[in-house]
Amino acid sequence: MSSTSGRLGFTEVPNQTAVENSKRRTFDLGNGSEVVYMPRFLAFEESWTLFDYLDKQIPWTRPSIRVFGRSCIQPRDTCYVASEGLPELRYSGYQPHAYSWDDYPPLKDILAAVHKALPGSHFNSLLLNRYKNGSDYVAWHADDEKLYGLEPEIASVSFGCEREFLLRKKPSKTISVQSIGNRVSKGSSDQHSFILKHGSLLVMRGYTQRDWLHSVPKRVKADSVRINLTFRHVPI
Ligand SMILES: O=C(O)CCC(=O)C(=O)O
Ligand SMILES: [Mn+2]
Repeated sequence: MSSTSGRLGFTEVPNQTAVENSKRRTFDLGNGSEVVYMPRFLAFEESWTLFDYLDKQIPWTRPSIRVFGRSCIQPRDTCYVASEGLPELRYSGYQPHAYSWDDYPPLKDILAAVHKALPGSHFNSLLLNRYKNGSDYVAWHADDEKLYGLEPEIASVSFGCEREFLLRKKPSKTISVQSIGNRVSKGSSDQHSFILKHGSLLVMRGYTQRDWLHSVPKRVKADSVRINLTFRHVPI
Protein backbone atom coordinates (compact mmCIF):
# COMPACT_ATOMS: atom_id res chain seq x y z
CA MET A 1 0.00 0.00 0.00
CA SER A 2 1.46 3.39 -0.90
CA SER A 3 1.40 6.33 1.49
CA THR A 4 1.92 10.07 1.25
CA SER A 5 3.89 12.50 3.38
CA GLY A 6 2.65 16.04 2.88
CA ARG A 7 5.26 17.58 5.23
CA LEU A 8 8.29 16.34 3.29
CA GLY A 9 6.52 16.71 -0.01
CA PHE A 10 6.85 13.03 -1.03
CA THR A 11 3.94 11.91 -3.10
CA GLU A 12 4.67 8.22 -2.88
CA VAL A 13 6.76 6.00 -0.61
CA PRO A 14 7.72 2.61 -2.07
CA ASN A 15 5.65 -0.14 -0.50
CA GLN A 16 7.22 -2.98 1.49
CA THR A 17 6.87 -5.49 -1.32
CA ALA A 18 8.68 -3.28 -3.82
CA VAL A 19 11.54 -2.61 -1.38
CA GLU A 20 12.01 -6.22 -0.34
CA ASN A 21 11.73 -7.49 -3.91
CA SER A 22 14.88 -5.52 -4.60
CA LYS A 23 16.76 -8.04 -2.40
CA ARG A 24 15.87 -10.81 -4.83
CA ARG A 25 18.96 -12.78 -5.86
CA THR A 26 19.16 -15.07 -8.88
CA PHE A 27 21.61 -17.99 -8.96
CA ASP A 28 22.45 -19.45 -12.34
CA LEU A 29 23.23 -23.14 -11.68
CA GLY A 30 24.32 -23.64 -15.30
CA ASN A 31 22.82 -25.62 -18.20
CA GLY A 32 19.39 -24.04 -17.85
CA SER A 33 18.87 -24.50 -14.09
CA GLU A 34 18.14 -21.46 -11.94
CA VAL A 35 17.28 -20.60 -8.35
CA VAL A 36 15.84 -17.29 -7.14
CA TYR A 37 15.94 -16.38 -3.44
CA MET A 38 14.09 -13.56 -1.68
CA PRO A 39 14.91 -13.62 2.05
CA ARG A 40 12.17 -11.14 3.02
CA PHE A 41 9.39 -12.03 0.65
CA LEU A 42 6.69 -11.60 3.35
CA ALA A 43 6.80 -9.13 6.24
CA PHE A 44 8.06 -10.56 9.54
CA GLU A 45 4.94 -10.08 11.72
CA GLU A 46 2.55 -11.11 8.97
CA SER A 47 4.62 -14.27 8.54
CA TRP A 48 4.16 -15.16 12.23
CA THR A 49 0.41 -14.66 11.92
CA LEU A 50 0.43 -17.03 8.93
CA PHE A 51 2.65 -19.51 10.81
CA ASP A 52 0.15 -19.67 13.71
CA TYR A 53 -2.76 -20.11 11.34
CA LEU A 54 -1.07 -22.89 9.37
CA ASP A 55 0.20 -24.68 12.49
CA LYS A 56 -3.31 -24.79 14.01
CA GLN A 57 -5.70 -25.00 11.06
CA ILE A 58 -4.06 -27.27 8.49
CA PRO A 59 -5.10 -30.96 8.82
CA TRP A 60 -1.52 -32.25 9.09
CA THR A 61 -0.81 -35.96 8.68
CA ARG A 62 2.37 -38.04 8.89
CA PRO A 63 1.77 -40.74 6.29
CA SER A 64 3.43 -44.07 5.68
CA ILE A 65 5.56 -43.93 2.50
CA ARG A 66 7.77 -46.41 0.62
CA VAL A 67 11.48 -45.67 0.23
CA PHE A 68 13.73 -48.17 -1.61
CA GLY A 69 10.97 -50.79 -1.29
CA ARG A 70 10.62 -50.36 2.47
CA SER A 71 7.69 -48.85 4.31
CA CYS A 72 8.45 -45.99 6.73
CA ILE A 73 6.76 -43.02 8.35
CA GLN A 74 7.47 -39.79 6.48
CA PRO A 75 9.84 -37.75 8.70
CA ARG A 76 7.63 -34.62 8.67
CA ASP A 77 3.94 -33.70 8.63
CA THR A 78 2.27 -32.99 5.34
CA CYS A 79 -0.89 -31.79 3.60
CA TYR A 80 -1.86 -31.24 -0.03
CA VAL A 81 -4.08 -28.55 -1.58
CA ALA A 82 -4.99 -28.47 -5.28
CA SER A 83 -7.40 -26.90 -7.72
CA GLU A 84 -10.28 -29.08 -8.88
CA GLY A 85 -9.89 -31.37 -11.89
CA LEU A 86 -6.11 -31.89 -11.69
CA PRO A 87 -4.57 -35.34 -12.12
CA GLU A 88 -3.85 -36.85 -8.68
CA LEU A 89 -0.44 -36.52 -7.07
CA ARG A 90 1.37 -39.70 -6.06
CA TYR A 91 4.87 -39.85 -4.56
CA SER A 92 6.76 -42.63 -2.70
CA GLY A 93 3.67 -44.87 -2.95
CA TYR A 94 1.50 -42.28 -1.20
CA GLN A 95 -1.49 -40.50 -2.71
CA PRO A 96 -2.48 -37.50 -0.61
CA HIS A 97 -6.05 -36.27 -0.39
CA ALA A 98 -6.39 -32.96 -2.27
CA TYR A 99 -7.97 -30.27 -0.06
CA SER A 100 -9.56 -27.20 -1.63
CA TRP A 101 -8.05 -23.67 -1.62
CA ASP A 102 -11.44 -22.42 -0.42
CA ASP A 103 -11.03 -24.34 2.84
CA TYR A 104 -7.95 -22.27 3.77
CA PRO A 105 -8.35 -18.66 2.53
CA PRO A 106 -4.92 -17.44 3.82
CA LEU A 107 -3.32 -19.90 1.39
CA LYS A 108 -5.01 -18.01 -1.44
CA ASP A 109 -3.47 -14.75 -0.15
CA ILE A 110 0.01 -16.30 -0.10
CA LEU A 111 -0.57 -17.71 -3.59
CA ALA A 112 -1.58 -14.24 -4.81
CA ALA A 113 1.63 -12.75 -3.31
CA VAL A 114 3.70 -15.46 -5.04
CA HIS A 115 1.99 -14.78 -8.37
CA LYS A 116 2.64 -11.04 -7.93
CA ALA A 117 6.35 -11.69 -7.33
CA LEU A 118 6.58 -14.12 -10.27
CA PRO A 119 4.61 -12.62 -13.18
CA GLY A 120 3.72 -15.22 -15.79
CA SER A 121 3.73 -18.11 -13.33
CA HIS A 122 0.56 -20.02 -12.58
CA PHE A 123 0.57 -22.38 -9.62
CA ASN A 124 -2.46 -24.61 -9.03
CA SER A 125 -1.29 -27.02 -6.34
CA LEU A 126 0.51 -26.83 -3.02
CA LEU A 127 2.39 -29.34 -0.93
CA LEU A 128 2.75 -28.26 2.71
CA ASN A 129 5.39 -29.61 5.10
CA ARG A 130 5.77 -29.15 8.86
CA TYR A 131 9.07 -30.01 10.55
CA LYS A 132 8.49 -30.26 14.30
CA ASN A 133 12.21 -29.82 15.10
CA GLY A 134 15.66 -30.66 13.72
CA SER A 135 15.02 -34.41 13.68
CA ASP A 136 12.40 -33.93 10.97
CA TYR A 137 13.81 -33.63 7.46
CA VAL A 138 13.33 -34.21 3.76
CA ALA A 139 15.86 -36.54 2.13
CA TRP A 140 17.65 -35.88 -1.15
CA HIS A 141 15.12 -35.89 -3.97
CA ALA A 142 13.93 -34.03 -7.06
CA ASP A 143 10.33 -33.03 -7.68
CA ASP A 144 10.48 -34.64 -11.09
CA GLU A 145 7.17 -36.52 -11.12
CA LYS A 146 5.77 -36.75 -14.68
CA LEU A 147 2.71 -34.89 -13.44
CA TYR A 148 4.69 -31.61 -13.35
CA GLY A 149 6.06 -31.74 -16.89
CA LEU A 150 9.65 -31.27 -18.12
CA GLU A 151 10.63 -27.93 -16.58
CA PRO A 152 8.57 -27.49 -13.43
CA GLU A 153 8.80 -24.23 -11.55
CA ILE A 154 8.50 -24.64 -7.77
CA ALA A 155 7.98 -21.70 -5.42
CA SER A 156 8.83 -22.45 -1.80
CA VAL A 157 7.73 -20.19 1.08
CA SER A 158 9.14 -20.83 4.58
CA PHE A 159 7.91 -19.91 8.05
CA GLY A 160 9.33 -20.34 11.56
CA CYS A 161 12.59 -22.08 12.38
CA GLU A 162 15.39 -21.35 9.90
CA ARG A 163 16.68 -24.53 8.24
CA GLU A 164 19.37 -25.29 5.73
CA PHE A 165 18.23 -26.13 2.19
CA LEU A 166 20.81 -27.98 0.09
CA LEU A 167 21.09 -28.44 -3.65
CA ARG A 168 23.40 -31.06 -5.13
CA LYS A 169 23.99 -31.85 -8.77
CA LYS A 170 22.69 -35.26 -9.89
CA PRO A 171 25.51 -37.61 -10.93
CA SER A 172 26.13 -37.41 -14.65
CA LYS A 173 24.82 -40.42 -16.60
CA THR A 174 27.42 -40.20 -19.38
CA ILE A 175 30.89 -41.37 -18.38
CA SER A 176 33.41 -39.60 -20.54
CA VAL A 177 36.98 -38.48 -19.99
CA GLN A 178 35.65 -35.01 -19.38
CA SER A 179 33.05 -36.06 -16.80
CA ILE A 180 35.60 -38.17 -14.91
CA GLY A 181 37.88 -35.15 -14.93
CA ASN A 182 35.05 -33.01 -13.58
CA ARG A 183 34.43 -35.46 -10.78
CA VAL A 184 38.05 -35.48 -9.69
CA SER A 185 38.13 -31.74 -9.47
CA LYS A 186 34.60 -31.54 -8.07
CA GLY A 187 34.13 -27.90 -7.16
CA SER A 188 31.74 -26.06 -4.88
CA SER A 189 29.55 -25.21 -7.88
CA ASP A 190 28.08 -28.74 -7.64
CA GLN A 191 26.54 -27.94 -4.24
CA HIS A 192 24.67 -24.94 -2.89
CA SER A 193 23.30 -24.13 0.53
CA PHE A 194 20.60 -21.63 1.54
CA ILE A 195 19.41 -20.83 5.05
CA LEU A 196 15.70 -20.44 4.42
CA LYS A 197 14.49 -17.56 6.56
CA HIS A 198 11.10 -16.93 8.14
CA GLY A 199 8.98 -15.29 5.40
CA SER A 200 11.40 -16.15 2.58
CA LEU A 201 10.69 -17.31 -0.98
CA LEU A 202 12.94 -19.68 -2.91
CA VAL A 203 12.13 -20.55 -6.52
CA MET A 204 13.59 -23.48 -8.48
CA ARG A 205 13.09 -23.33 -12.23
CA GLY A 206 14.33 -24.47 -15.62
CA TYR A 207 16.05 -27.87 -15.42
CA THR A 208 16.64 -27.76 -11.64
CA GLN A 209 14.41 -30.82 -11.04
CA ARG A 210 15.96 -32.75 -13.95
CA ASP A 211 19.60 -32.06 -13.11
CA TRP A 212 19.70 -31.35 -9.33
CA LEU A 213 18.60 -32.91 -6.05
CA HIS A 214 17.55 -30.95 -2.98
CA SER A 215 17.11 -31.73 0.72
CA VAL A 216 16.48 -30.24 4.15
CA PRO A 217 18.80 -32.31 6.37
CA LYS A 218 18.42 -33.14 10.08
CA ARG A 219 19.92 -30.49 12.35
CA VAL A 220 20.19 -31.27 16.08
CA LYS A 221 20.32 -27.59 16.94
CA ALA A 222 17.01 -26.74 15.23
CA ASP A 223 14.64 -26.85 18.20
CA SER A 224 11.41 -25.33 16.91
CA VAL A 225 8.77 -25.81 14.23
CA ARG A 226 9.28 -24.91 10.58
CA ILE A 227 6.47 -24.81 8.01
CA ASN A 228 7.19 -24.86 4.30
CA LEU A 229 4.81 -24.40 1.37
CA THR A 230 5.81 -25.53 -2.12
CA PHE A 231 3.59 -24.15 -4.87
CA ARG A 232 3.58 -26.16 -8.10
CA HIS A 233 1.87 -26.14 -11.49
CA VAL A 234 0.14 -29.29 -12.74
CA PRO A 235 -0.61 -28.98 -16.48
CA ILE A 236 -4.06 -30.34 -17.39
O1 LIG B 1 10.92 -27.88 3.14
C1 LIG B 1 11.53 -27.49 2.14
O2 LIG B 1 12.15 -26.44 2.10
C2 LIG B 1 11.53 -28.35 0.89
C3 LIG B 1 10.36 -29.30 0.77
C4 LIG B 1 10.44 -30.12 -0.46
O3 LIG B 1 11.46 -30.22 -1.08
C5 LIG B 1 9.25 -30.81 -0.97
O4 LIG B 1 8.18 -30.77 -0.37
O5 LIG B 1 9.35 -31.42 -2.06
MN1 LIG C 1 11.15 -31.04 -3.11
